[in-house]
Amino acid sequence: MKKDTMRFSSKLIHAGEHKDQYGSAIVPIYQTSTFAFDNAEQGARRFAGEESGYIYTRIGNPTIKALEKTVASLENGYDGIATSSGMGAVSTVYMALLSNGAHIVSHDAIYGPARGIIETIFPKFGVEATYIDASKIENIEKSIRPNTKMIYIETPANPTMDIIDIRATAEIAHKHGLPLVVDNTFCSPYLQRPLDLGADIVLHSMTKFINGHADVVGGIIVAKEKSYYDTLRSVMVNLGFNIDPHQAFLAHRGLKTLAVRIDRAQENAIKVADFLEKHPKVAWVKFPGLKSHQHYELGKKQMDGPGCMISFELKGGLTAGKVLMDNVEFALLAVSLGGVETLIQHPASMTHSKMSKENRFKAGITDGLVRYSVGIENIEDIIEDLEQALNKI
Ligand code: LCS
Repeated sequence: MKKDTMRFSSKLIHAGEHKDQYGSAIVPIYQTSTFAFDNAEQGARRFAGEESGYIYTRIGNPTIKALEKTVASLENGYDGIATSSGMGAVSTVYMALLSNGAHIVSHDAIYGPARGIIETIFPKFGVEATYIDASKIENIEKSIRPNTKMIYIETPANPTMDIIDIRATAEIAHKHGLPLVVDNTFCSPYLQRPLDLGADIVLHSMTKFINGHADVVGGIIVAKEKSYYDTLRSVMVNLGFNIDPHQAFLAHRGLKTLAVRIDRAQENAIKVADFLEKHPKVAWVKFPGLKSHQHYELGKKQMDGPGCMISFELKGGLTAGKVLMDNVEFALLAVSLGGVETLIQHPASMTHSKMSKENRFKAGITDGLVRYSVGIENIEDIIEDLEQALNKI
């Protein structure tokens, strides 16, 4: 079968595969920093880009390339650029698209450090930012200035679960000649493919669903067009944001089970969200699969499923939330998400603690918001664990 006609689950197993001389079923770990040339002419040709082939692992490596090609195929993009972490991917995109005096428009609730570096590091390069509620589409166009260089969104957003209309945002971006960058970490390409909806660049923290086993830190960027790809790759290579071959191998291995992992975790998440919404001690639940989610219809339109991430607040606010977090015995009290294990964390004091209280509140990240990443364990165990912890409040 031709690889470009394969369906998603088959691509997870077969896209981007590398053929070696031994017929290895799995891409080997090319644990090497450098690659020997046959002769000086060949070395010169490779550096000049006149001959394909590997040079040095920061620039490229067969294990890393297999992972990049697989994710690019899943996202229907031109090619991928794997990075040392999700923040490595975010930083590569910022460094590639922002210049002195540039302005970025973004959603107010995104992963804390993705906003934090724009507000603390990039001002020294003269970069300005406007953070708005991008789920209200009219806010985006109003925020564009003559010096705006990109629109950057996460959907669903971490941790508010706001859903932003990718197609409508892309139309606005393109009307103004701007690229749209989408962080697709919360969905993975299994549930959402932003490039198909008009985005120009998609990125992931591979630490989450793509690897899925809480044993890798990595990131990846996929560009729709070669021109963005070339610019992004050059920034990644020269700033040294590369992933290492062993991490790439693990992420590639984890990726193979993405569909089955998400199917199971999502099935669990639907039941957990329903349980929480009906529980008398719960004030509100944000989960794209609940009809009460303010962007439920949009989520159904642009996502292939509601995902595995739930945010909620207890009626007793932060005090009650702390009792819950300290009493779950099964869910790990830990940051990160998208792994096979269920995790619970408190954004205001953990992942988003570096945001000012004012910005957090404006973005809807209340003090009592608890974030829950549903794993693939037995659903009865997950719910019994929540129930016994809620009973302690
Ligand atoms: N983008 C999103 C949406 C994220 O959730 C994260 C990390 C990143 C980018 C950065 O990826 P990293 O460098 O960690 O691979 N989110 C985390 C979270 O919510 N808890 O711990 C990390």
